[in-house]
Amino acid sequence: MSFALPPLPYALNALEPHISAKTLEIHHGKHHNAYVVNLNNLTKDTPLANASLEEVVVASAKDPAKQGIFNNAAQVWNHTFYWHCLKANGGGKPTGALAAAIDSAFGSYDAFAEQFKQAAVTQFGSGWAWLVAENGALKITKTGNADLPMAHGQTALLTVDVWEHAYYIDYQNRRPDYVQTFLDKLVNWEFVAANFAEAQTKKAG
Ligand code: MN3
Repeated sequence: MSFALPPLPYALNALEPHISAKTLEIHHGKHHNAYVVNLNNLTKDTPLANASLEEVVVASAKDPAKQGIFNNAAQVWNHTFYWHCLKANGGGKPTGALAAAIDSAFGSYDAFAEQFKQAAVTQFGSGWAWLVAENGALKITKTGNADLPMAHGQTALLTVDVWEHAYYIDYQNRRPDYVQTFLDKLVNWEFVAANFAEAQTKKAG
């Protein structure tokens, strides 16, 4: 058994003009793939080689001796999750139960968007901004480098990658423009709603 690079859920040019095929080619084919290759090398011939990706993330999260394994496993998970957070003709406001939950937690979609953008823009250096569910409540968080909600008892609902490799070809240093475009044109709210519904089920169960 080894960990595999999942294919992108759309064509390389599907997110143009907002995220270029060149960015996706390098981000998925080089960066995401490198995390998979590193993870396989680091877990080869260890008990973790046959664990699920989530099991590897959780097992390595609190173990300083497994920092390298955690970094690569979490980055494999984060990127696979991030690809599904994006779609062509996405973005704008969510609908249904998720929209109601966002209104309830943040006051309005606009207030949510402002806080999410603030988290993404103020993450110093490499990392991620998230919408998460924690004990049934929606929250906006940010994490550095490979860190992720799973390591903090939270369920990820939505993320944006704010490592420079995610936006530098298309936006150079303009991270706020990338995040605004992510919110306005790219968010796959159906995926987020499915994650939200699953988190509600888990909470109820
Ligand atoms: Mn990335």
